[in-house]
Amino acid sequence: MHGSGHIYVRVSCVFMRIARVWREFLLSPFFLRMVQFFSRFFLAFILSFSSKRHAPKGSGYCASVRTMTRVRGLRNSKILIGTKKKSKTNAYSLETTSKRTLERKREREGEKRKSGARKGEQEAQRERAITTTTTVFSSALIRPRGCGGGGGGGASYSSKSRSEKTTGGHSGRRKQRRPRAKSGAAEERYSELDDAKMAAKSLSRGAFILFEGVDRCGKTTQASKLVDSLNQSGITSELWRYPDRTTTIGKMIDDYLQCKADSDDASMHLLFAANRWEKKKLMEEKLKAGVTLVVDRYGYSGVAFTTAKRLPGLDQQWCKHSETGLVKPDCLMYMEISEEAAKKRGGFGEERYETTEMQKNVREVFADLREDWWNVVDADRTIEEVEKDVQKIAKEAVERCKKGTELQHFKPGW
Ligand code: NYM
Ligand code: MG
Repeated sequence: MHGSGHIYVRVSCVFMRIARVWREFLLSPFFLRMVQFFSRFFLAFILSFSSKRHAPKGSGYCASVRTMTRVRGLRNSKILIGTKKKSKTNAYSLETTSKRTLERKREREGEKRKSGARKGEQEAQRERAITTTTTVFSSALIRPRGCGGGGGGGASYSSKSRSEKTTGGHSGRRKQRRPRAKSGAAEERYSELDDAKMAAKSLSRGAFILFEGVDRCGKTTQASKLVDSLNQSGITSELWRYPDRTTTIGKMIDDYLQCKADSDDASMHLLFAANRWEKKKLMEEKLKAGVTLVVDRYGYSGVAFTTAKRLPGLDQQWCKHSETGLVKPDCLMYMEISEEAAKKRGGFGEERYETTEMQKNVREVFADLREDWWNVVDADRTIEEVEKDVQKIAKEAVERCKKGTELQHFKPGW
């Protein structure tokens, strides 16, 4: 009995000690703060689920609900409980002391305001565009002439001269700007037709007219006659010849043709091509600037003369390769002359390739190269007869390019 009584005493002593520690813990300020914290947190948590509709905008209630809703999502948001405020509507407000949270909130609100303003601007722009289009289409599609001062630029914006009148002549800056559409002011309107015309105008350029054929076919005569007549009729044009013997490469070619120097056939072919490549940029610039180029021989001669040598490896495909990427002519006039007519025009000169055998082969290769879009001109006739045809074909090409077409280039394999 004595033993069991001793055990009871010891157990009760342990319990007493535990109860004392527990009491101390419950009465400790730490525990009280914990209780305070969790009860407020719990209250706010419940409030965050309740409808916001019942609280007026801007009230502490809404703020606290929003804060708590965010708190649920924010792991490191620090909340200090103890500031229980009563708002006008008796709603509870919880204040977060987390500066970062407040800053983020302000940032987000600022961004919202900014994007709202941007949206407003875009909306206004869209509305302006719609108004412009509607007014343009409801009014005459073609701007009334006469108000812009007339002149040669009928298809272009006549607003230039108008703006000069109104602004006192800042034409340099004004030129790049598109005229602003103002409903009610017919002079200030522009139409889509004008846009289309402007786009076409930007592609407007000079024509690349090419003459090809065997030696003594009369292409040099016709090319220079054509340039003269085009220039006389106000079409700026230049006569180009290949090979261009004035360049360094051209001088090497000249030596070769005049049999002053000998060289490998493949490298000569590439030199002829290089002579074209070295002028490609200038050619594009001239054409884009509206200059019509009348060219005496080009890549077709390059392919025809090298292939005509009938050398292994130097076939048509190989010869075409070095021309790929060069500007393609807009109009090709192949001067077709019979062997008899060519013979009547006098013997060949001293230059390389000027042999009956070579010319026969060249003629065959040209026949092989011929495409549907080529203009085959009967060169057996008199100069005047040929000239008539040549001018008609050339003027059509000039008109086509003036209206606006993109520059073409030789594609791989052509
Ligand atoms: N020739 C011309 C070529 O062999 N390859 C070329 O690429 C070119 C453009 O030059 N007989 C040849 C053909 C002619 C020679 O031409 C000189 P022209 O048009 O006779 O001056
Ligand atoms: Mg010649």
